[in-house]
Amino acid sequence: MKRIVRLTLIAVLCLAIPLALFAQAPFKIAVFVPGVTAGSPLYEQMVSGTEKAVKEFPNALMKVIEAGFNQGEWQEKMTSLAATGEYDVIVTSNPAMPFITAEVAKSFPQQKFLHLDAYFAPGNPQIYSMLYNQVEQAYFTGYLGGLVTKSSMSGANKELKAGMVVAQEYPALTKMMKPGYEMGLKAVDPKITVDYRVIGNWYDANKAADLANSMIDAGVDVILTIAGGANQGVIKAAKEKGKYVLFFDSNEYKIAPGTIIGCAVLNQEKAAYERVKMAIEGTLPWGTADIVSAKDGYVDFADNDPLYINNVPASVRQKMAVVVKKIRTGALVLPVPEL
Ligand code: RBF
Repeated sequence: MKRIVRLTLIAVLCLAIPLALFAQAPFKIAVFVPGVTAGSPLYEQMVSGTEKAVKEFPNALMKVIEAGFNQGEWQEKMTSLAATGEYDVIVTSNPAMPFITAEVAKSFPQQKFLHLDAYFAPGNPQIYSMLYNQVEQAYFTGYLGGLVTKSSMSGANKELKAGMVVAQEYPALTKMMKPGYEMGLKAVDPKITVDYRVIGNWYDANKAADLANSMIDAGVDVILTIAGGANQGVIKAAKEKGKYVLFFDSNEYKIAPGTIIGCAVLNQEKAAYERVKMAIEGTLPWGTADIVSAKDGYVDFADNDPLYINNVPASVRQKMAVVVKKIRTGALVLPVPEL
């Protein structure tokens, strides 16, 4: 008799638990990509990290909305998305987005916005933001760039000139990335100069290649590129002329082994996974802002990839390892400025 009761109980639970899960109202997430996903390292990571979190919850659903490169249309597109009232959370990424969502939030007080790669001052219960220490990220590339331009690597010349190609100027770039890169270069040798060029958009690989070629012709042998889809132009130019590229945000040595000789990464996939999971579980601290650094595991230099180890001389890697360790452990502090 006891056995029958126990079996019945198990049978009821087996039915009830999945039913209860499916009966839960769906938790809907919209991922708003301000640009296009393909070719933009941080957007790719935002989408994959969100997907990973959503897969863990049977009641969670996600939709990706690409807003395209016309930045003038983003606010209208974000407004339309919030106006549907369909999504529990809108996830987005890039430092300009809080300016847009803070406005949209006023008209839709139920809508929550989860920002990656952005800072929004704490206090608005509709908004969470997470900013990376990109001074550290850029310092990694600057230090390696300095070692490379001074090295006897086949593509390095006698001139102490490093390059930086960017898509567009914005506070995170001019206050964190550019100074971080310059600090890293100057820490190797204060005589190193930076040839800095702005493309004007995130997609024009031909213009990026033209800029890179003219820099290389002027004596630059290593270039940091922060330009989304336009990065491809810088890589192409450097590859054709036997020069070097420093890559930002994702580990992408495989795109051009031996040309891309350093990747300073952000673990945005992990950030998206963790934060979206918390949002679904109801534990994300809305109204707060996190600032994370290498010590927290979100900013790093990809030094354990065979394509780094095999293409960069040991003498360079050894010097780089000292600085990487200092930043990872927090022994070298590179503060985030006010943006
Ligand atoms: N990064 C990309 O990879 N692709 C983009 O289309 C892109 N668009 C951006 C638009 C704006 C207005 C801003 C402020 C940043 C954009 N970013 C883009 C840059 C990205 O957020 C980040 O700053 C860089 O990738 C460096 O980590």
